[in-house]
Amino acid sequence: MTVDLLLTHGYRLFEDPHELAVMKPYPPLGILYLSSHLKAQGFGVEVFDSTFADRDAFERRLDELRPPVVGIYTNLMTRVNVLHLIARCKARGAFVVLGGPDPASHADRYLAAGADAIVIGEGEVTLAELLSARPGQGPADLSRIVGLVFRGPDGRTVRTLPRANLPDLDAQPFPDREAIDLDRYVTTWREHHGRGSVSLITARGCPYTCTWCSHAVYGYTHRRRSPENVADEVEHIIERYRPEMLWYADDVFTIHRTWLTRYADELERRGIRIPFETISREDRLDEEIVATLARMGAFRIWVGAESGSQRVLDAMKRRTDAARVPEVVHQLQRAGIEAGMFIMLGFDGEELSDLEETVALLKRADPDIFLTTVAYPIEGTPYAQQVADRILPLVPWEQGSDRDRTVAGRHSRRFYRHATRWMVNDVAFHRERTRGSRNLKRLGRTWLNARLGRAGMRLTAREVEQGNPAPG
Ligand code: B12
Ligand code: SF4
Repeated sequence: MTVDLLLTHGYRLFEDPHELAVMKPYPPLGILYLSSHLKAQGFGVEVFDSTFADRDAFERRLDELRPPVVGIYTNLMTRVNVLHLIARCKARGAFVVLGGPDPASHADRYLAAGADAIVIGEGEVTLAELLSARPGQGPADLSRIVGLVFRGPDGRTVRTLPRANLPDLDAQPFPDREAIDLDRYVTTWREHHGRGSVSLITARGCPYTCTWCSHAVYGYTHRRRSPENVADEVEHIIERYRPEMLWYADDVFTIHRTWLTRYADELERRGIRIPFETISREDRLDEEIVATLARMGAFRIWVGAESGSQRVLDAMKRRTDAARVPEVVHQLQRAGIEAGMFIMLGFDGEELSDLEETVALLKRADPDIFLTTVAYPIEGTPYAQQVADRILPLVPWEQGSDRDRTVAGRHSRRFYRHATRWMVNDVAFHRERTRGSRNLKRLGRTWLNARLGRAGMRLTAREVEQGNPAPG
């Protein structure tokens, strides 16, 4: 079959020290959805999965296939690699189209770097129309295709009208996992964590308004698949890949109470109960939902708690109640489900007292695990707009990502390193003590690290991010 399109994503696990320590890889589902949709329409599609590949493997595949069009999924983490791939593809005369959240918010930059077109929003129908226009095989009229950004003949950026979302997600084929070596992911999980895992999504888009979160692809819309359709996919995954667990990669898995109950019933009816992990929010968890999650086999639920300070949560437009988080965490733990918490430090306007409230919240909630991030302004988000005149790029745009940006006037990165050290160790020390631990080494280490972190915070309290807020 002739290849009309080569899809790839540019993420390489072996170059990501963080992921090498964690070893919990998943493939990007977006391009697998595109592949199955386009194949069903009769297009010749290949997927080059870069996750386990070395630097030169993509070029070798490019030379073998010589595709007229290359489509690249791009998020903020993969920007540098994708820029490199664009150049390689252009050197071979391919038409390069980008999709995913990062190019949607940095369209001009990616076009200047050589991309021919950027798809905004869902890619299925837009890509099908683009391929039908046969770019890469002569001049194509892109102006009739909605959901695109490209350079017109005069060199100016053209943005066509927005593309409507797919009306019925059940009508979409399942992601084309056969196009990649999914078994390698499952085996990697099994080798490092004792059980193999496969990811899937039950919905697209999140209607919540957390100001630091990117809505570049789905806006504030939300669409769900039917419980039966998702259960069919789960049945297929279990039969084909035999994983020991699933990861529902939804934004907020428990967002719809009735749907969740119907889905749990459907799984039960089919005799499926497989351990899984997923993400939720305080306001989308209660005794009944937790019982449903436990019935389905949940072993860990992540709660996006973010801050212990209601003032900060309100500033984030998070629409959650900090005071209720411990209750929710304890409900999960009573149901035999591990509770994880996400915490964000350094949001605009956060004071020392807010950080103290977060530490106090963590002590009260006592989750099984928590992960911290220092806020960074993702382009296109309300948070990035709010601090736009204070954004400091730490590296030139093409050498990093939106994570390599900080905000002038807020505490220094050193301060947040100390604050994180204090937070993690103070909470760990509290945990050991309240559990009556006699592990003196651990007690001593966490106590000392908490003190050192706090001392570091005092020493760096007056250090603020400084620099020229000009775009990188
Ligand atoms: C699952 C997930 C993860 C997982 C797994 C990633 C993976 N390999 O799948 C994990 C936990 C590892 C993860 C980590 C991170 N993530 Co993440 N993640 C997600 C999440 C929740 C779902 C992704 C997904 O499967 N979506 C479903 C598919 C169907 O949608 P899609 O990918 O957008 O694809 C559609 C369109 O974008 C388009 N499209 C996609 N590719 C292409 C390609 C072409 C050529 C075209 C034309 C169109 C097109 O068509 C697709 C189908 O309609 C998204 C949020 C979201 N809802 O999308 C965040 C999201 C992608 N993650 C995000 C971030 C910030 C991160 C981290 C940087 C977080 C961190 N602090 O470490 C890391 C980076 C990791 C990395 N290595 O890249 C941001 C990215 C923002 C940005 N501007 O780039 C998002 C959007 C969350 C958010 N709302 O802010 N993530
Ligand atoms: S952080 Fe989570 S709940 Fe908030 S808008 Fe983003 S996906 Fe939705």
